[in-house]
Amino acid sequence: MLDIVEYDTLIPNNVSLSSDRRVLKALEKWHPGYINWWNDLIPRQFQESLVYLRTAVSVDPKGWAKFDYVKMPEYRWGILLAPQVEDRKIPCGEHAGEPAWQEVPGEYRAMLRRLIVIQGDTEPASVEQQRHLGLTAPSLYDMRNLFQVNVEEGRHLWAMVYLLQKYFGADGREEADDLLRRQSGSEEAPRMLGAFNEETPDWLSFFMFTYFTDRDGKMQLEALAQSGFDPLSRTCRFMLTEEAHHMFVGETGVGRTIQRTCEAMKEAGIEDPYEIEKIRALGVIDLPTIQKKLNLHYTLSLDLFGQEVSTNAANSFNAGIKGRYMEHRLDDDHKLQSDSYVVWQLEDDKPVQREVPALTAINMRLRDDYTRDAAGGVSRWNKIIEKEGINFEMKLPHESFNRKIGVFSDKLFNPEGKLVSGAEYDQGAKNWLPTHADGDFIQSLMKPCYEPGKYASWIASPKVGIDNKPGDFEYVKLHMA
Ligand code: BYC
Ligand code: FE
Ligand code: FE
Repeated sequence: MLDIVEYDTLIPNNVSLSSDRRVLKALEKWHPGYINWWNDLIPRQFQESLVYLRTAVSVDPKGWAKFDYVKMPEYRWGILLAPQVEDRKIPCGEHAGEPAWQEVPGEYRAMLRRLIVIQGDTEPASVEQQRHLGLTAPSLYDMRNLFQVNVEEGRHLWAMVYLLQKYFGADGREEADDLLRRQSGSEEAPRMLGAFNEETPDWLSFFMFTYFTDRDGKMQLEALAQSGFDPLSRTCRFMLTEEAHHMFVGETGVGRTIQRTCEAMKEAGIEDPYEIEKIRALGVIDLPTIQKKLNLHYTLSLDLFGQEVSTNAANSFNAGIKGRYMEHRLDDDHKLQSDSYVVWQLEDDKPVQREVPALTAINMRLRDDYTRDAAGGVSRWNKIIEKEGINFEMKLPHESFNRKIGVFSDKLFNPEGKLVSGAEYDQGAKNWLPTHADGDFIQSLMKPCYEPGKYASWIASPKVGIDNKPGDFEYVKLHMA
């Protein structure tokens, strides 16, 4: 059964907010701070522009969104939970099979709040990281996609704030306020997880981020969608419907960048992908530099899965607060008391695979699922290169490379997973990760292209429009003051 969506209220919702005075009041009190955050963040001229955006208006999978021109500050950020599944049971851990919780289980309150706060913290962080990109958009189509991702991350913040306000009383309110107090990259109050304090300095980074880091979002939301705490599960299930588009933006964005590079090389008769200077002179990004960006964003995203062996993760799985990817489809007892799982460890400075109790390896398992998921797009990018007849292959680097979290974090490895000395690393790093010079070159290409149907030199046009719109559709009606 679908709950009715209240759409005429300040905060559109399908959780009957109008009859929940306490929570409605708390959210209305939080709302101005959120709008201020948005207004301070996104450059002024884009606040006034009309953006062709989709807005979630229902949770019916067949028609949950509507498209229209909106000014972003007037976007309807709604609180929408996927429909309640009747008789839903806790899917994993020591309470597996018991009825799912509709209220916060007292003994797991702190654990649950921490996970919701971490999830909530990443959403506004990503908008902060991407705040200046509108100014260098390679097309109105891409600008629209950026803003679509941004408003939806804003809605994801609302989703977590609702859970905090509704289920966690006074400390939930405090956490909700802190979500707007911390800032990506801030010295005094940074965002909680590493990757969310990094810069997103250019559009290739944005595409890599939405491909690799939003995909961590997908995996974590999938794991939280398995939560025995039903309101969290329902919230995350609906967020996942939006997440698919974010990864689409990333995959096609990188793909279009690769496409344009290969086309330009062919037009200029350049066969060798390592003729960096000649290729760059064509106004496109050479494939080895794209690989370096891939290395960076993939490894930053691997860090988001936490330690390979984690008691935090064991505890939240055992409590039934966070499940595994596709928990309901896995064919085991869902308790993992006597199972094992293979994780990476370091022995004599060599990465080796060792069996450990499966309960402690929950993070590693989700990361393995992530790597499989992330490999799909990489092979589709390679198809583009192959089709253009260029001899180059994009690869995911070994999991030991460039890590700040987990067993590999205090040693140096090359992208093949071989331990290297400091000198070897310094020597190799310029070929493995983007250098300042690479950054400067990419920055030099980041010239805005605001004419409908036109694209910057370094990126191919998309195959199809958003909402089936034609090629020259004006996705953003700019209001340049
Ligand atoms: N940076 O036992 P461990 C998204 C800390 S992205 C800094 O392994 P656990 C999105 C850790 O907190 C998805 N610190 O931890 C994407 C712990 O500290 P305490 C976001 C880190 O809990 C794009 C200590 O190290 N959602 O939605 O097993 C755009 C020991 O670690 C990091 C979630 O992450 C790090 N990378 O695993 C917009 C879901 N990693 O508590 C949005 C909720 C670890 O000992 N979070 N630490 O002081 C979780 O499930 C878990 O907290 C983690 C960490 C998987 C993140
Ligand atoms: Fe999100
Ligand atoms: Fe996302």
